[in-house]
Amino acid sequence: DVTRDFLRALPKCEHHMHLEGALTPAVLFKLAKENNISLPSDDPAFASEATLKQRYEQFNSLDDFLQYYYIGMTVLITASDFEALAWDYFEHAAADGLVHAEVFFDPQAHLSRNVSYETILQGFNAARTRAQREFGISSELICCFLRHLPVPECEATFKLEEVQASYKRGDVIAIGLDSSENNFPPELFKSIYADAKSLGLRRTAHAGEEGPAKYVEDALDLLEVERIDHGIRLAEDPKLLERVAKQGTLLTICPISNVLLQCLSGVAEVPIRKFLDAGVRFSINSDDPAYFGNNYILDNYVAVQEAFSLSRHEWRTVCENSIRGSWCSETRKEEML
Ligand code: ES4
Ligand code: ZN
Repeated sequence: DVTRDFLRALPKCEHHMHLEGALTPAVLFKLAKENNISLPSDDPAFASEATLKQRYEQFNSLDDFLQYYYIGMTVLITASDFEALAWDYFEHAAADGLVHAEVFFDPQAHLSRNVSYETILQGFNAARTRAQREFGISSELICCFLRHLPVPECEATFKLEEVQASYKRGDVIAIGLDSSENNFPPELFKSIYADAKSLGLRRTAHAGEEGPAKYVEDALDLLEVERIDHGIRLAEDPKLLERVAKQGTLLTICPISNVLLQCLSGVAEVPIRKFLDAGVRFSINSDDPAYFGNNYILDNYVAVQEAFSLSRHEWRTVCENSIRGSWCSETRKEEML
């Protein structure tokens, strides 16, 4: 008797969602036209919205997806483009019963195209303010670094004056690490994470999505992250799993993403039961909803329910852990509980 309506009514928090991943094919083509951005003419996937959607159904790896993700975001130019992108997400989130969102963005992918950091933040902040006012959804921004880029470039972005100012203002409360995982180990980013810690920023990193459990361990030990994004391959290392359970580190799980990027063969392969039995805390998230079958947070909750038939009590525990693992004020947590 755990229905979609029951899951919608739960006080849900999202911790793993890339705002650039909310760019639907419809908006992508609309903005390409408005902003005069040419899309690759040698890739038949870009022939139409329909062919692009079909291509999105055939990703065979994280890197295969990332190629489309980075091309897609080249249509984002003005603050109003970024605002529309985030607003599109918040509308879906509100319909799904989301109460709090901590969302990622990838400044390096925009700065490299001469879109300024202020433009990005202006757009996102406008949408966040409106989501708070109209939907009561609170939100925080997590600035992600692209691990496939040269480390000195990541460090330089972290240190940019306007980026540092956004930490100081509290517009950005945390850092993350995303993009291609294999061959880009956590240890490369020790210096950024040490600096972030001394600035009082919260810290998370993608680890154990395609990469090995060792990357989860290294993210904890070398980067001192407080959360792990994905972490599904933790299931392969019982000792590390036990440690994560004991520490109370929150994993931000993205079931539909893992299946569509072929990290796992089905939602039933997400180690949900293993995590619950071991006392590992996790939240359930959408990752890049517009690229992954237009599946937002509630679709991910429903997919987990279809595969695992959790009890109402277990669902309340998942949501309680998500609230407690959030990076909002204690007052806000009490409101959501
Ligand atoms: C991402 Cl699913 C995933 N993994 C790593 N980096 C990403 N950036 C956007 N989505
Ligand atoms: Zn992600």
